[in-house]
Amino acid sequence: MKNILVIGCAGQIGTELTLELRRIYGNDNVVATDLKDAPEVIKAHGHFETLDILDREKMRSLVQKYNIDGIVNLAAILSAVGEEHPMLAWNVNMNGLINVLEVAKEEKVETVLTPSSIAAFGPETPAYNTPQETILKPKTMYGITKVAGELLGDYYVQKYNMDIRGLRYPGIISHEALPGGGTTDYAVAIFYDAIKYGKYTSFVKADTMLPMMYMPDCLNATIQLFQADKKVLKHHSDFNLAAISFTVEELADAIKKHIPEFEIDYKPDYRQQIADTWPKTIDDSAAREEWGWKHEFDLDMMVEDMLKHIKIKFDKGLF
Ligand code: NAD
Ligand code: AKB
Repeated sequence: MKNILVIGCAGQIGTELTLELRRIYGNDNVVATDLKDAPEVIKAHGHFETLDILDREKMRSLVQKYNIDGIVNLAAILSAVGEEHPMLAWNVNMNGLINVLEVAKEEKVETVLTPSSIAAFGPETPAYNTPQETILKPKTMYGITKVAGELLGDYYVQKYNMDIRGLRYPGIISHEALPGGGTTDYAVAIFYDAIKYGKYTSFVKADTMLPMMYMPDCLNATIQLFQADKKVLKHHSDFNLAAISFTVEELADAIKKHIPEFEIDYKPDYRQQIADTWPKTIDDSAAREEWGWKHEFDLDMMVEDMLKHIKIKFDKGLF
């Protein structure tokens, strides 16, 4: 891979993945783009271009200008915002992805990575140890776009012999950029409120369990799949991916080990219904077998590291 285009670089994952890709491939070889402005750290050390994923001709011109041979597509409308604006979610997630795939086909881009999500699953899916091959009947517009996106990716692999890759991320927990409007956002917000107020009101119930992953594991998984030898991949756009699963109560208890006075209460809203349709634990053996995936962070390690970094942000007056 020589030159990579990141679309949606200013979001929760893009902010950190762009920097990690630049560390590996060089600052000048990773072109960061987003509809909105990007953090200074991204703009200061490499190319940044404003790009609406719905603007296919501008995307094509950037691919040509920077001689792009890899695209990482992170632009999306997530589950909670997607339920408030279903047509926006359809437009950005589907028509945006079609633009990426068509530009990649016509400009002969070598590899495209475009993530899916546990939102691809639904209430009919087995909730525990969710298999790689299973029922995909999501109830959110976001989930519908993720299933269709997986199918489209695999279609371009079969029909055009392209190299399209994707993983079904669990909820991602991180301290650098805030999450962009998903159902799993409580697992980040809880840390900020624990440090700032010593209490948190959760928008899902205490016993809600979802699959989650700490950002360093997410970065490793993404880059490992991006770099995997195409010949070893039996799956393409839909790898199950897992690290840790816990209930909100278990997360609160892990935080209390560091902040004993921390309190939590529960006021479930519409996001509870979304969470109730998603699995609790995931079987990611295909990812482990095909490209050697292995997570590092368990619940306690993640909580300790999150609290450390968010405390630093708080002490600097950053929130
Ligand atoms: P995010 O919402 O934090 O960031 C998305 C970025 O896309 C934002 O910077 C936004 O400005 C940009 N964007 C929105 N509309 C755009 C448009 N029209 N053109 C260009 N850019 C646009 O999302 P994220 O959490 O970083 O997610 C990245 C990818 O990972 C998405 O495909 C998402 O579905 C997937 N994913 C994320 C999680 C998670 O927990 N963060 C979990 C599962 C899957
Ligand atoms: C969301 O909650 O929408 C995302 C996801 C799991 O896809 N974090």
